Amino acid sequence: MAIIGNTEYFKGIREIKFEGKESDNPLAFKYYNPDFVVAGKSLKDHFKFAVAYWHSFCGKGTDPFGSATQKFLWDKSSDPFQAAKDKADAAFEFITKMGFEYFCFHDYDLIQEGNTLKENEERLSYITDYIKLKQQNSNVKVLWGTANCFSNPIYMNGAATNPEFNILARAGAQVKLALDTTIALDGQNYVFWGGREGYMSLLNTDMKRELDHLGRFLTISKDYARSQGFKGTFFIEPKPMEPTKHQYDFDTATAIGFLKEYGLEDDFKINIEVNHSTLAQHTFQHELCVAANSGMLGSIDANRGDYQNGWDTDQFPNNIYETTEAMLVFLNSGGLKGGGVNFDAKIRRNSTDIDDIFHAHIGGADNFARALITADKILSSSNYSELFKKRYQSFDTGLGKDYENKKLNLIDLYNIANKTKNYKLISGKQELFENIVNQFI
Ligand code: XUL
Ligand code: CO
Repeated sequence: MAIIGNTEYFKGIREIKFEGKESDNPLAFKYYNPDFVVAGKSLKDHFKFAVAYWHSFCGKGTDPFGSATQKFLWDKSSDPFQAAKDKADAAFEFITKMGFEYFCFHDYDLIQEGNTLKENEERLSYITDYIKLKQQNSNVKVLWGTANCFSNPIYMNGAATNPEFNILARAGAQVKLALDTTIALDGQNYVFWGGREGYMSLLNTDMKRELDHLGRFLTISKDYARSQGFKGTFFIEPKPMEPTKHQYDFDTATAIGFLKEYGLEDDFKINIEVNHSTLAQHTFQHELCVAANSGMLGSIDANRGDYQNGWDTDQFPNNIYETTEAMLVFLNSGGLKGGGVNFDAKIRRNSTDIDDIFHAHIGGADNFARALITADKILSSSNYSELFKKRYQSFDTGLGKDYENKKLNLIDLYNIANKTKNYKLISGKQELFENIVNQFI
């Protein structure tokens, strides 16, 4: 077995370096200086940027109306073992040239799905050995692994929530193999995204029974991984819909409630995706805040949606204002617990040059870096935090403080209200807050 492939897939592109915002080199970072320290930590360590294997090395630009537009050199061999190695070579070359250290994968990104479970197991174990060798010769690590339990037609009614037991068992086998692969590659975390865990119609769905099955499925998956020595964190990745009409992990609050109901809150945290947040009618920062409130802000899938349509467009992040608002929450809550920032984003169907994937990731990394640096400046050198705190000053002393200290009951509130003559209207200063963000960008 060759240790490292000989083919250079991204010819003519050298390692991407930080050159600063005055640089006119499109293949350089303008804001992302990996070693730059913000709030006591390097940008590299804050973000742990990861490349999504599925979009960047498996995506071909297809859409429901047309076939592949992106024909990449690593996608040539008809031998599934050679094809998997070529893809791994391209992935490692790309990640290394980007100067990133992580990738995320589904089982069937690393290999093409075969006809039988046995065939999949053989292919996975073959590519795991190959990737392990490549890891020894590089800095490339696994941020998280996962199982694709949504593409195969057998999962049309769900995987862990399928009403047919044998299909649930098949999903279990798949998750076992994906966990084995993640553990063998020293993966830091493991994700469950329930693409088809939900329902199309309540007319034919026993929701309670399906949720119990899902709770049990996550419990036995976690128990198995722990028995194999996995020390990392499990993440639930919420999404309200698509492909299922209603997904059980609708949003962060729902997922946290579910985890607590099934006793999984000590092992699981949340992986928040920007476009999933907006699909759930929330902002990204709302979802970050809900997770952080419960100490469950685990990881981020970075991308963005499109304001003119309502589905999961998975575009690369570029909205500096919105990302800055999100980074305020990120910094205030002490960052991510175990995870990183995975670019779960795809270049557009008509982006067909070999350098497009570089521009996409450079833009995404620069967007997050610039937003974090800006948020840190807002927190350290403006009166933002003071204004924020001031809104709640009535709870800092006196009766407000007594209330927070659980010293007042409902009758106390009744008596206080009877004595109060005038109510102060205190401005929320929203426009001022918005201007502060803009001023520091
Ligand atoms: C789908 C999505 C997935 C998960 C992993 O919208 O985000 O790629 O991140 O299964
Ligand atoms: Co995702």
